[in-house]
Formats: sequence, C-alpha cells, structure tokens
Amino acid sequence: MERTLVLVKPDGVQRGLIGEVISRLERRGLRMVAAKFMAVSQELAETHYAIHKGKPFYDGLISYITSAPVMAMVWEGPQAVAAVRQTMGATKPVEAAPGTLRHDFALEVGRNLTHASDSVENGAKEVELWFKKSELVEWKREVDRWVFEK
Ligand code: D4T
Repeated sequence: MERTLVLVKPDGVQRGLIGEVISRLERRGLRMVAAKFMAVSQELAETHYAIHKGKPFYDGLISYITSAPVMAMVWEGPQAVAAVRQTMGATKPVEAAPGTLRHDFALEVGRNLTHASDSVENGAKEVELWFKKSELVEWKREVDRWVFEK
C-alpha cells in the first residue's frame, strides 16, 4: 500500500479549505494515516524544498510555506501517490484539469493550495521528514474491501 504526504498549504488553511481537501481524499477512498495542524519551521521548509534551492521561486516558496499554519497529513491506498496528485491537479492551477482541487480553488502557482508527494520514493521520505513513527496510525476500515480490490 503506497503512502503519500499531503499538505494543505497556508492559503488553503486561511481560506477554510482543509475540510474540502480531506473530503475529496476521503470520497476517493483513500485512508488517512496521520494528521497534524502545525506551523512549519524554517528548517523543515528548507529540508522539504531542498531540491528547489537556487531556483527563482525558492525564497517565495519558503516564505509562503512558513507564513501561516499548514495541515500536514499522510494518506494511503493503492497507487496513492498518483491518485492524490490527480485529485490535486497540475502544479500550475491554470493547467489543472476541471474538477481537480487546484482548478476549482486556485489561480496561481505560488498559491496552489496543496502539496502532494510526486513519487513513491519521495512519499516515503517526506512522511519520515514530517511525521514521527508514533504519529502514524495503522488501521483498517470496515469499508476497505469495498474500495480496495485486494
Ligand atoms: P508541491 O511540491 O507544492 O506539491 O508542488 P509540485 O510537486 O506540484 O510542484 P514542484 O515540486 O515543481 O514545485 C514546488 C512548489 O514550488 C512552487 N512553484 C513551482 C512556484 O512557485 N513557481 C514555479 O515556477 C514552480 C515550478 C509551487 C510548488
């Protein structure tokens, strides 16, 4: 079962869209594993976005993610990484498909509401960066056999 890190970024929190994001992931059939409402430290932001260091949008990205609280979550399911990114839509909201979160609720790449891990490998790394092992809840839902084929 794949796991992926999902962040409702500061704009999503400020605009009261935490519930909308959770609701769409729940409706999709994905299973929540962990969640915490938190302020992002400069250190965590820099580690999370290390790959973008030196890019023109890096400073804005760090100040955006540290500017106000985020809702950090871990979700799991078959092909969870691809499924969640599909539900979020393309990074640039004007390129996001109709019906995706970024299409429906965002306009600009620097205010694109959410983060979701972009590969299975990064999903595992990001979950480890943002959450302690003890914060991850292993559980089964009664409905799992009606959502998951195996
Ligand atoms: P995140 O990581 O926020 O889910 O975004 P993506 O995985 O969809 O996209 P990304 O890593 O390419 O970009 C990370 C982050 O940087 C912002 N950004 C990106 C930006 O402000 N300007 C840009 O030109 C790009 C490419 C938005 C997301």
